[in-house]
Amino acid sequence: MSNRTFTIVKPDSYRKGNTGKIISRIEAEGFKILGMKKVSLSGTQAEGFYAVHKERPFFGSLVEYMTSGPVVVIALERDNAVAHLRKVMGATDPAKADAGTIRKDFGESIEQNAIHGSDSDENANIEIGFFFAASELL
Ligand code: FUP
Repeated sequence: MSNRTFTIVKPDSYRKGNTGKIISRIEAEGFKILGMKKVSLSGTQAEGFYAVHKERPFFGSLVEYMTSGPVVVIALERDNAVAHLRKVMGATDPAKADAGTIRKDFGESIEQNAIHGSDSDENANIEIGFFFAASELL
């Protein structure tokens, strides 16, 4: 089991000034920040990041949303990192997410759902590599 995962504080969270609150929640869960940067995703980057969804009806709208403003990308470390972040993050649809989860408390809709969290160790490594050089993970 890997001890790394990856999150994106999505454009809705950044726009509403929730970035710090969300990072505080994550740190309070015992995650350490290995690497963090604020970026604006290009269309190509957003399409590549969500390539697994490219045949889904929501793909175009998702890419448009993810490129609608800055995001904060963060590589995180903790034991059981992937599963623990998924638990703290909550279900994809904030309306269905458990009370006290980040998506329940900060998400707007199934699309504008506050944060991303890797769904497997393999994807965590791919996603961290998408944004960070090894030398940027401290
Ligand atoms: P999750 O792993 O919880 O982020 O969920 P998915 O990998 O299934 O979906 C990735 C992103 O696609 C979600 F965060 C938001 C978006 N999405 C939609 O916009 N509409 C949907 O019906 C499902 C997902």
